[in-house]
Amino acid sequence: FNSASFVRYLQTIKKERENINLIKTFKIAVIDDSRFSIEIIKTFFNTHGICNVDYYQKPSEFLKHAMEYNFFLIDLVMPEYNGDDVISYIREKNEEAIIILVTAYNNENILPHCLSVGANDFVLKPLDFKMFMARIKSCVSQYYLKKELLSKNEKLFNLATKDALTGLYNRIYFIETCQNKLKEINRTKQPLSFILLDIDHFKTVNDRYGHLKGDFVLKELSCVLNDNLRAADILCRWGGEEFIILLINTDVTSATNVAEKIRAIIAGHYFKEIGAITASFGVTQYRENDDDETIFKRTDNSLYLAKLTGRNKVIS
Ligand code: GH3
Ligand code: MG
Ligand code: MG
Ligand code: MG
Repeated sequence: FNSASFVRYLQTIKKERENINLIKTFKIAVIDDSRFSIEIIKTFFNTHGICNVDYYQKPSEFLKHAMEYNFFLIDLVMPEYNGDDVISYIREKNEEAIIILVTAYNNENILPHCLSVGANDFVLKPLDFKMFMARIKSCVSQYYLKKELLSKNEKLFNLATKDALTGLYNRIYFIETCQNKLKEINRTKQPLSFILLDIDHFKTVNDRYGHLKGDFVLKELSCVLNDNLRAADILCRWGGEEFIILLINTDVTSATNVAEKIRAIIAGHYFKEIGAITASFGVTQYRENDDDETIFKRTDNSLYLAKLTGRNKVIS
């Protein structure tokens, strides 16, 4: 070794240890009817110090415990069940699991079939340990890559669609959802209603208690609204101290009742360190040929009327 190649050598060892540690994070099940194959696979894992593995010679016995694992090595030809049945069974219940087919049966139809029913990869018997390890590592790294991508995707989705202060959906998401719903109800002809609400004299709350307390009121109000809506209703922070609700399969009469109920709940709620606040409401139902802007305009007009005629009320 010179020093550079020694460093490279150490890095390889470190990387190898990291890879093995990643494999150790799984619960691995080996299903193979041949005692001999199981012994070979056992030797393979033992030489790498990987002990998080259970071995099943009977598929029926394995199926009782299938959901305890997230990594599967499955023999193709077994007496009670075939490997491809076991693969589909697992894949149906676990989208993320790693499934590797281990088979001596190198058939041009069956391998593509196993991949299509959910195997991530296959290895051929007799096992070449180096190749076996390479396939396992590649599946493990893809597993973690996918997990990371999904979690980043979720974060991006939340950033793009949610309001940072309240965690409610933002205006962009709401408009998009609304446009989709409008297309849908042209087919289903179900009624669709909207409630727009605006806190009364919120400026006074900020002036009297400070902007930070004002923020707390907005958060608390979001919880009150969430707690009092159906799961299918879509609640959004429309802007500043305005919130909008899309009510699926609801006509204007029911939506007005909902708004009235929420109005009373808000007026009767004690907001921490602030006390009571009220809000005004505009309600409207979708009419044929409405586009989203027409609906928002009409809801806003009703809200404006509620403000004009005394606040803490619902106008539809
Ligand atoms: P009205 O009854 O006519 O609705 O009176 P208002 O004072 O609520 O209405 P106005 O539109 O005059 O003022 C809205 C206030 O909401 C002013 C603004 O400071 C406050 N506001 C908007 N967004 C936020 C926010 O994110 N946090 C806090 N603390 N205040 C906000
Ligand atoms: Mg077999
Ligand atoms: Mg306002
Ligand atoms: Mg207001």
